[in-house]
This record gives sequence, structure tokens and C-alpha cells, in this order.
Amino acid sequence: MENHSDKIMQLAQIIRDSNNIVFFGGAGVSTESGIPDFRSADGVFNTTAGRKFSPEELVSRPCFDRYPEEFFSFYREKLIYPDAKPNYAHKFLARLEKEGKLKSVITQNIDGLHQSAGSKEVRELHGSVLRNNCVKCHKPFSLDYILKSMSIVPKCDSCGGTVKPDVVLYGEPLNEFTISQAVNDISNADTLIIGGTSLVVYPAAGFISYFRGKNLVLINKSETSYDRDANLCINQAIGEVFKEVAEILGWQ
Ligand code: CNA
Repeated sequence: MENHSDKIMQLAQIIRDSNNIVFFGGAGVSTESGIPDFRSADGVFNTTAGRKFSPEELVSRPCFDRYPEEFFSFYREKLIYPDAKPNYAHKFLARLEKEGKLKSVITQNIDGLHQSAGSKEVRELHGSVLRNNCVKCHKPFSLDYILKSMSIVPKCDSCGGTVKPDVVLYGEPLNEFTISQAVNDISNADTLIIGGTSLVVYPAAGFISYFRGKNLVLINKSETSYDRDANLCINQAIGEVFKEVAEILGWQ
């Protein structure tokens, strides 16, 4: 069995040899920035006892439509982290793109931290808390507008409609253009690095089946059902892994 430093060396070599890397990630990429994921022991889904609805129900479109107060109370408490900063994983991926090695980041995250770290090609499969629109007149609003709104349910200052975060809720379809970009990027990649995702949320997780390249790398704290399909699987915090790889690559 390979030991940890062999795996880190192997990942560094894969990165040296690749010119069309795609990264596919999830909530685990942002836990080192202080944003809890959904499914870890201390994740959002395990710390919401006492509410009338389950977390899956709360982040669903029917809940947004029928029980907006419950939706926004959960959303404000558990899904918005305006003070979070990019961590080493975000920064490493931005550097990989700058070096011309990485084609894009495909993320299930809604926190905008890849862009804050400097990544340009980011496919946000589940949208972003930074964008918000009135459901009636479609006027756009900033996250700040939501945070400063006097009522729990934010209302449009032009027409009074509810302002909805541009976040894909359970029961809503993904944006078709973003899907086609993601599928196209994955289909053409020579290396796919998957990190910080339990790979249980569909259709997003299904996109990785389009990968036809050489190296499938998985970096996740806990095991996933895809571990056996990977050429290289590292069960460790992704920021730490990338820090060790950066040292081998001679990056500051
Ligand atoms: P998930 O199902 O909560 O899985 C997260 C995975 O990451 C788990 O398997 C953890 O073991 C693993 N993990 C946690 N921390 C680390 C770390 N530092 N390094 C490596 N692995 C780690 O989350 P998914 O992304 O798979 O599920 C998709 C949902 C979660 C999407 O709809 C997201 O919108 C949603 N989400 C997003 C955020 C965010 O934007 N930061 C936060 C919480 C949930």
C-alpha cells in the first residue's frame, strides 16, 4: 500500500504532466474557510435539530414558495458566510489556472470563494449567494441587500416581490448553459481532480462520468462510493494536501 508522501509525490507528478486539468468540488473545499459542509458530523444537516422541517426540505423550492420565513431563517443562519475568506485550496486552484494547467473549476458551492481567490473559469452548478433577483420583476440585488433587509423575507424595493437567491434549490433544475460547459470541460480534460464532495447530490455528481482522460484523482476527508474508480485517492483535508503538493512543485 502506498504511503501518504508517495501519494503527494504522485499528485505533484500528475500535475506536472497535465495541461488540461479540471477540478470538480463541493462543500469540503470551503470547510477550511470556516463554512460547514452539509454531510460531515459537524455539518449543517447534523446540527439542525428542533426545526419543523428537515434541512433538505428547508433548502427546497416548495419551502421557498410556501414557507418563505422558514426558508430565509435557515438560509440566513446556515448558508450565508459574508466574512469567509478563500483558503489554501481555493488559492492553489487559482494558481493552477494562472499557470495554464487548469481549464476550469466546476463547483457545487454557492459561496463565491473560488472567484475571490482569483479563479476566472468557474462553473457554479448550484448558483451563488452573491446574486439575487426579484421573483416578479427580476431586478438584481447584492448579498448586502439581503443581509441588510429589515424583514426576514427580503422584498424588492421596486415592486415588493420576494428577492430570491440565485441558488439552485432541491426541486429546481440546474442552469443548462452551466451544465453544458461543465460536461464539455470534463469530457476534454486529461486530469480530473475531485475534492471535498460526498458525491451524493445529483445531477451534479453524475457529470464526472463524462471523464475520458488519464488521471482521476479524489481528495476527500471521508470515503466516497467513487474511491475505487480513482487512480489516486487521498483521504485528507484538501487545503493540507495542496500545500504539500505546492511545496514539491516549488511554489511559494
Ligand atoms: P457534502 O455532501 O456536505 O460533502 C462534503 C464532503 O467534503 C464530505 O464527504 C466531507 O468528508 C468532505 N470534506 C469536508 N471537509 C473537507 C476538507 N477540508 N478536505 C477534503 N474533504 C473535506 O457537500 P457536497 O458539496 O458534496 O454536496 C453538495 C451540496 C452542498 C451543494 O448543493 C452545495 O451547494 C452545498 N453546500 C455548499 C456550501 C458552500 O458553498 N461552501 C456549504 C455547504 C453546503
